[in-house]
Amino acid sequence: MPLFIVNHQHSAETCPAGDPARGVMLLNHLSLSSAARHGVLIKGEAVAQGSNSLFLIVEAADEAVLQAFLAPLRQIGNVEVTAAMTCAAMVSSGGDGRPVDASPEFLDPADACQDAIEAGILIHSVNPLNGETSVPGLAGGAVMPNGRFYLRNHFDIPKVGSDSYRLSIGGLVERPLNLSMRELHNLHAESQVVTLECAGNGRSLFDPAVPGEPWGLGAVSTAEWTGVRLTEVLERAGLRPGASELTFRGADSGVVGGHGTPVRFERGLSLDQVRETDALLAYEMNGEPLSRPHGYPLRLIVPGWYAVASVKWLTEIVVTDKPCGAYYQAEKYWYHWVRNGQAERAPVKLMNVRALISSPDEGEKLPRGEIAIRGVAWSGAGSISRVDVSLNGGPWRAARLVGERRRAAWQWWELITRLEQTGPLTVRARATDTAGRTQPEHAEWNRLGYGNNSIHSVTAQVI
Ligand SMILES: Nc1nc2c(c(=O)[nH]1)N[C@H]1C(S)=C(S)[C@@H](COP(=O)(O)O)O[C@H]1N2
Ligand SMILES: [Mo]
Repeated sequence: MPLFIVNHQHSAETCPAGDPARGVMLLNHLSLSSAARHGVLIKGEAVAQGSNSLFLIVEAADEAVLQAFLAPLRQIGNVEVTAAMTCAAMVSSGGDGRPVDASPEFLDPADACQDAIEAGILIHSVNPLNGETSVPGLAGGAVMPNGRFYLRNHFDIPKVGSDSYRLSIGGLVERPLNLSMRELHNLHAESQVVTLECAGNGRSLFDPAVPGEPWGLGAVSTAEWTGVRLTEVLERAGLRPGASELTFRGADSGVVGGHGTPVRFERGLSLDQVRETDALLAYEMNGEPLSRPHGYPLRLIVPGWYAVASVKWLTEIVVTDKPCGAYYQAEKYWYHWVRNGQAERAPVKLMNVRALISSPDEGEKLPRGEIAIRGVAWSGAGSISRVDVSLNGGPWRAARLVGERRRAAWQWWELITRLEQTGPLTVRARATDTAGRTQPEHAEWNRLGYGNNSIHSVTAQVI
């Protein structure tokens, strides 16, 4: 809805506040519920001290609706209405204040960004919408509220219709399929709690700096995903001889460096990888239909893999005998190292083992006495077997693992300890997984900044 700023001024003599009955009448008229009855949503209100001047920030279908609501104010003074926009809309317009074309095919970037800001997401870019969650906000429940789940998009967020939607499965199959959402819902439903982490999480901590989204540590979140096992759908389609690879195609596309024509967001997996990971075609996130930014109406979830594999707005699966050669498979999401003077590379696959400290927060003031140090830990290669914590460079102490152990979801951990001395307290946490992997002091630098699982360190103050 359009946004407006209202400025109402009156003289000291006509000020209704001095007259209890009129003052109260106006208060009631300007209340949220009364405004809503007039079709006006009040987002904020304040009276400037000492100037008989009232400001309102409101939403209304159009200015006429708003003017009708403001009639009582016009009787006692002056009313000025200015068309306005949110800061998110201003930033998404590139600063010229002209709203971005609200195309019916894409989510309005300013609205999507505003929702993310209101949920507490730290925005990295508006269009495409990228934002991370706060590390202290990771802890709380087994999963996270959907609104606080980090957002990573390469292109505009497509508005895929649910009635017209079909998932097509073609290529080397016996029976090409075109499944509606209703048909997918009629198949056996499975739920899995799965942690998604962007391969670039922690990128901004690499030194020297690398290009790409400057993620802090909050490009990771956990949800319970519900949908249909990918293998079940593949069995229905029936694989033809030679079938060994799959390409997953998202509905989104855009222009990328070095390519003249727009590319689709596409990723591949081998059939073995699909079976090993128990990949899911998910339509629900924490019991709610997927939101548009997270892939409505259907996304792939590949447990254990960096989240680039979990293609959103999935519309097509193509079965082939050759690995997927798409841009985001072949040109991006590779580790590029220089080892002993030799260039080496490897594709980004499983998430590295990693622990994050959610409490205390960086710079937090802690009273002396007993405290709980808490956080989460996860790995793509297995479940977490231990988390060790070191205080002020002291010996590693085993933290307690809390809650269920799940294969591809993060594990909570905590260490209860006593703080006797005041001053800085540096907490470090290091996870080890059941595959025997643990975290390096400093993750190996790579050109595109993927897989940074350096040991997390937080410094608080004991007072
Ligand atoms: N279709 C499509 N799928 C996608 C992406 C995308 O840009 N388009 N981004 C990928 C990347 S890099 C990540 S980290 C995750 C982010 O998922 P989220 O936004 O639900 O957190 O989606 C993956 N799937
Ligand atoms: Mo990502």
